[in-house]
Amino acid sequence: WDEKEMGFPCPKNADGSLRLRNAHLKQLDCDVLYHLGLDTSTDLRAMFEDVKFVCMGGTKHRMREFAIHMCRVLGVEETKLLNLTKHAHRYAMYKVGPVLSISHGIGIPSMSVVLQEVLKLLHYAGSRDPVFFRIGTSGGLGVPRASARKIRKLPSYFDERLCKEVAAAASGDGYSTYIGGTMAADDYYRGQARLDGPLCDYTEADKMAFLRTLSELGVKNIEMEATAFAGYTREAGVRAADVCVTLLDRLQGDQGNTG
Ligand code: R2B
Ligand code: URA
Repeated sequence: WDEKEMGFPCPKNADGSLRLRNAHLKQLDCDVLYHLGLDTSTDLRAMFEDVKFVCMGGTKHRMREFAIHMCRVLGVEETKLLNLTKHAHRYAMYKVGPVLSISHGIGIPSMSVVLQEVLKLLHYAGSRDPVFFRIGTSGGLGVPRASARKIRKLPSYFDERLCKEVAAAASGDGYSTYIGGTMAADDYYRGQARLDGPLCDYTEADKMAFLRTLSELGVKNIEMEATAFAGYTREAGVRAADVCVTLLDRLQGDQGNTG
């Protein structure tokens, strides 16, 4: 894939490594990736050059479980699993072969801090053509709860081809997959038109009208990170997709996402 295919300037070196459009970085003797607990005095290339897939999701526990799953898939010993960012105490990051599994916490500020440090990490490591996924949870619109694995793209932001590749790879075994738009909110309650927050100055009819308008616009998914995740990965020239498990159908209610 190249600039023509992506439709925007692609800041990559000829070998596919990330160039990053920030000349100030070159002036740093040592760049501290503060929230990852790593810096460029370490041989990041030795540790991360072979990274091909970056998978990010909300909780530390879930991303550890995903890393264990990747160990089984790739035949890597689970005992070798280390939280590579444990010194910073903020997030969790596991490496299994070419796959990084990283937690990002809740919401755009938390996600974008770790995403930007991971982009720098892979830039310094010289990783070539890495692909980024957010594998998270969401409330669906007209999408049933639970075993539905939801695959979404933000048109013109996320990478359309990658989205289709992921959808084609879904086994469909016990769940359905959907491709659609996402609304990323900065709040879980009022910001997502819930009626069960501590404060509510709108009616159920207002809520349903809002959700139906979203649905008519092609939105299938409501979560809290997609816009920044798509924006930053696009600007850095990496292919990215947002792959969500729908916890509940918001057209049916506001709770029920405890599973
Ligand atoms: C989905 O679930 C979290 C909120 O419960 C948030 O990170 C998101 O996008
Ligand atoms: N995450 C959200 O942001 N909203 C939901 O409804 C479920 C998960």
